Amino acid sequence: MSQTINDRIALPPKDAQKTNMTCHFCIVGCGYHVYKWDANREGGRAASENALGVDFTQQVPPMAITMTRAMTNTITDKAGKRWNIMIVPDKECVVNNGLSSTRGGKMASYMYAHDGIGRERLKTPRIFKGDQWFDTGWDEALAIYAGLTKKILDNDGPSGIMFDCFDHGGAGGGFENTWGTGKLMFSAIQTPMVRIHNRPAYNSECHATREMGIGELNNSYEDAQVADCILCTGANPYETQSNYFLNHWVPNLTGATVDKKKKWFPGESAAAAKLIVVDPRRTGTVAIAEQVAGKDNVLHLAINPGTDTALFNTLFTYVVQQGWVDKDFIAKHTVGFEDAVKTNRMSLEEGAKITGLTVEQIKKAAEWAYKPKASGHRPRTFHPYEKGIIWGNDNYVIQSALVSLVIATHNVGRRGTGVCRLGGHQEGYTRPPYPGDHKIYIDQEVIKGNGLMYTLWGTNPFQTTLNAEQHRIALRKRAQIVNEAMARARGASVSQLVDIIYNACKYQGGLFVAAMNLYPTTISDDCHLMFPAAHPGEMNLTSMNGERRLRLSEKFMDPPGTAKPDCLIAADIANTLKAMYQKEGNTAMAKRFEGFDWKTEEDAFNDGFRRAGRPGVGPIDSQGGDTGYLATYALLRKAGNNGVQLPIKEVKGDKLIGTEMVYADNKFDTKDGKAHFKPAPWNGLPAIVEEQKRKHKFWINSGRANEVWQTAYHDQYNSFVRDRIPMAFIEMNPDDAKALGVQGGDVVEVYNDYGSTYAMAYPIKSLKPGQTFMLFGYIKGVHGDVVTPWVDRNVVPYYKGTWGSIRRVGTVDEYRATISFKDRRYA
Ligand SMILES: Nc1nc2c(c(=O)[nH]1)N[C@H]1C(S)=C(S)[C@@H](COP(=O)(O)OP(=O)(O)OC[C@H]3O[C@@H](n4cnc5c(=O)[nH]c(N)nc54)[C@H](O)[C@@H]3O)O[C@H]1N2
Ligand SMILES: Nc1nc2c(c(=O)[nH]1)N[C@H]1C(S)=C(S)[C@@H](COP(=O)(O)OP(=O)(O)OC[C@H]3O[C@@H](n4cnc5c(=O)[nH]c(N)nc54)[C@H](O)[C@@H]3O)O[C@H]1N2
Ligand code: SF4
Ligand SMILES: [Mo]
Repeated sequence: MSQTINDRIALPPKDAQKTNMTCHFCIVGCGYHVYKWDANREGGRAASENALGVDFTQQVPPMAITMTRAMTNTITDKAGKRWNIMIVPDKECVVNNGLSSTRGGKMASYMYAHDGIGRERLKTPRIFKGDQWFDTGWDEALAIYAGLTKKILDNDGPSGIMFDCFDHGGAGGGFENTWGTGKLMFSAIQTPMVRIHNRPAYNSECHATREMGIGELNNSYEDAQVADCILCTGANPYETQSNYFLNHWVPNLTGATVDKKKKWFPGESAAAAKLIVVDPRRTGTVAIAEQVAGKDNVLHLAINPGTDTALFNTLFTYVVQQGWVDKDFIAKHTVGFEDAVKTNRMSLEEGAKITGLTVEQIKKAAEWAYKPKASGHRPRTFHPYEKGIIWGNDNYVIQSALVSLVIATHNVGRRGTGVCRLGGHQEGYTRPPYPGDHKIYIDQEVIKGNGLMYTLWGTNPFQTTLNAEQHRIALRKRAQIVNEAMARARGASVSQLVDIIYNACKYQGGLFVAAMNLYPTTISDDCHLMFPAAHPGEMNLTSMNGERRLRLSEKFMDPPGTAKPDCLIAADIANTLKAMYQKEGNTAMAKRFEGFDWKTEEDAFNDGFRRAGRPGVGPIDSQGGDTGYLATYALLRKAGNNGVQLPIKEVKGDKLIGTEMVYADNKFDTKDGKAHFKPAPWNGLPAIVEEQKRKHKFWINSGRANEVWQTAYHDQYNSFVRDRIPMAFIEMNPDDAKALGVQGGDVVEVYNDYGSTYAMAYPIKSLKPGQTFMLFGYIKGVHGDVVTPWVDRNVVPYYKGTWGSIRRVGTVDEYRATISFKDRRYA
């Protein structure tokens, strides 16, 4: 009898297979264990009879173990054998200490089972013919993909071949897959026409801070436990980096880590940390912090949207005036202080006027974060930030302003400090150098009709890009030209089909679109060829989290059908091209596609992370030489869920020794080794954004909700999420809703000069009048449709900054009847 049971959870027997898994979703990278055992068996309740070692014969104490039905599943292997799996958080993992989240806790449910949530997974390559998708074999799919690539390379050069590709860790990434795709795009095909999964060019989210000599992941999660103050800007970590917030910030906010502080920093006055949150919107983070720390210890600076630079410049000017800066550090280890003091100068009154805060609020923030403590020590203030400023009003200038404030007060390189991205996905970057000499705005290339072939590799720009409506209209029109040509190609051989596609792209303005993905997703509406990819658990995959902690997630099951790890898909493409060039005796071109003779993802890891090194990451470069060489799958397997924090300093026996705090030696990642101040003039809003603000009444903010992961690629099939959020919600002030005649659950149209989209109204008191917050990137209701095409000098978008009008469309009775419109935060 197999255990398809609904009223209880089957326990893993003592001899169940146990492997390590880092959560594949957010940056935090919580450690989990995977148990796998024959579905016909079950462990017993006594502690000695189950692999968890927990005594279930008695009531288990509260919070002793987190285990839910969503953490279990029954899978079938290629031989038809059924296995139970359980994926539970690891208590010994220093990242999460046994905590899960509403996202990571669903991992087991999302692993492929033919009758499970993941049942729609792609199992074979698919081709779109006429008006239908057909399954096809790898040979034919690769012959078409490589054939077209070759034809474009031979006739038009690499610039006809465009990619939108992930560059992160976790699912749709990892060192194996960023290397595999990078090697294909950059050293084999050699195209510069590449953008990254979350922005329209090949660039960084952190140009300014890197130029200032400070890589964006420079402390440990433990530093948040011992900071005196946390000044968090443009981030909502309770919902987006949940267990970092719950396991490392909250204990400091409640005072639970005071003893640790006394031990680490003897002689310094130690107390519970204060939290300052800079966010125009009252978030779940603010509400929960107030609950656990008391309102007196939380300061929410609800600035006017896009005015962060003005706030940081005002704080900077004020702390310089007060003498709360580290003069010795500035003199010895920095350059450019005087210039920054001049350019960034802003009075308290002016800063208050621009940001919409009071002078008192700004002074209070400065006192909490920078005023020397009773013991005479400068406070240890940690400055985390994320998409509220990365996708804010001029990323480059905001980061210049923030990091200038941080180095003036020496809040980097000391324990309990740091100026860090909170992060999105985990990291897993290793690629050959980008072959272009400037940044290319790929979305505009698509819109302008450039490029002949576009590969969406583990991305979904339809739901996530800026100016998304214009982009989708242009792409669809061009894809349709190819559709029609392919539909007319009756009985064509592969090489005839390649010619037909090529001609439609080259002479009729068409664009051939291919995708590597787990699911068909909304991309399949305008795509011609899909390749099925594997995700963690179905392959071995390494990635590092927000404190640079490198781990190996071990393979424990087969991917569905013939799906493959992305690195091996890249290798298949390269090897197909190599064979094609060899066949026609073009040895020079065949050579470019060499070096992909990988049998497994471990070969890709060894080729990329270990042999080629990991360029572009500050901490490692600053140590000279790439210590990534030291990591092997074998050593990482031994290092388990705690892994090792990069850069690796040495290997002692079979133990990898890493780095907890970067820049502790005051040597920064610049040529002269000093931290560089960067002048950050306050420039107001970009003109085209300002224009929308003038014309339209509402600020249309966007971002995330706890229970939804990204574009909902798994979640859309999970009724737990889909029933609650059938379409993107838009939070708005109840009085605004009333004035529009809108009630909770009504569908509204949000529109401006760039596009229009639909959303489900969600009136909430904590939203200020004139402000809204829309779930980003959802399957129905795409916020990007109303985002302007504006980008900063490095082609970084301002997703968070757009204004629009709102119109009531109508009521969906079902939404009203089945969805709760209670405040998502503690009211
Ligand atoms: N308006 C607005 N727009 C935004 C943002 C915002 O805040 N507001 N945020 C931006 C940010 S930070 C991000 S990260 C982007 C997200 O944009 P994307 O990166 O495009 O979105 P994801 O849902 O992460 O999706 C990637 C796709 O990869 C697929 N996938 C998952 N795992 C794998 C795998 O292992 N292999 C392959 N081949 N495919 C896989 C999924 O099915 C999904 O279709 O959106 C950006 N856009
Ligand atoms: N639950 C969940 N967690 C996730 C993800 C997910 O999809 N779901 N995605 C992951 C990814 S890829 C990313 S990049 C991260 C993003 O993590 P976060 O950056 O924490 O999340 P967001 O909700 O995009 O935006 C954060 C905040 O920016 C604020 N904001 C908007 N405009 C401004 C401004 O002008 N100034 C300031 N100071 N703040 C502003 C918004 O009100 C919002 O509360 O989350 C990761 N974690
Ligand atoms: S906090 Fe992030 S990494 Fe941890 S379980 Fe949740 S989604 Fe996964
Ligand atoms: Mo992201």
